[in-house]
Amino acid sequence: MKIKLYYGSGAASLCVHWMLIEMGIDFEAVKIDLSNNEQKGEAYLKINPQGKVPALELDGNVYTESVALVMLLSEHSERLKPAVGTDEHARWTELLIYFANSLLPAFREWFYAPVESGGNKEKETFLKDLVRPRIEAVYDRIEALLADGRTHLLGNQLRSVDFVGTMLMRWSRNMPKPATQWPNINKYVHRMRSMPSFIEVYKREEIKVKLLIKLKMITHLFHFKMEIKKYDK
Ligand SMILES: N[C@@H](CCC(=O)N[C@@H](CS)C(=O)NCC(=O)O)C(=O)O
Repeated sequence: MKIKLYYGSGAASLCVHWMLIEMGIDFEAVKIDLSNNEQKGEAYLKINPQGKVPALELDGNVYTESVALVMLLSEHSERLKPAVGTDEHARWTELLIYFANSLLPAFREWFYAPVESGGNKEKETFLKDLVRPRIEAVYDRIEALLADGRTHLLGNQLRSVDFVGTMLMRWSRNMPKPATQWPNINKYVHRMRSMPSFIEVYKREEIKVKLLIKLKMITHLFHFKMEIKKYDK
């Protein structure tokens, strides 16, 4: 199967890109520069007339909608998708549809509030105040789901819904109350972010790691070198 992913750095395409890397299959990734509005350019509109990322080309056919693409790719992974007919499969479908119906549109409203309000700060605040409780209500539900100590959203095994969930937690990082302020979500997100495929997708999408994390890494490295020196003596 010939696979081509059109993605924007850190955009809704991240969960698909990450999943493709985790699956370890061959695919081509084409970056669409959202900061330059390339998604609305003539060339990309021929691929996806909606002018949005992600778009996934499978053997010449183009499909869109991040959650649908994750579901589609899941058909090719026994590891990342629960067996059909099981309770876990029903929960997997339920959670993916829930994310698609709740957080995805809510975040769009949050991020596009400055544009929708036409530069009117009061209107922007009004729009954001409307949508913020809807986003936080989803985190309450996910926090409760993780309260039984499970390592992943559906239990103790990584499933494709985890790529969508983690991506949607990440989008709240600059909100007044980021998802990581929910204790169970915080542990979960750290677990997901330590995956080699996550580190790889960040590298490929050239997403800048926060200065704090960089500083932590430098400090660790420094201590590590000190340890080696001590050991050498
Ligand atoms: N429901 C779609 C949303 C896609 C979407 O809104 N993508 C954003 C990036 S996160 C985009 O391409 N925005 C560019 C634009 O609207 O011009 C999905 O989940 O794939």
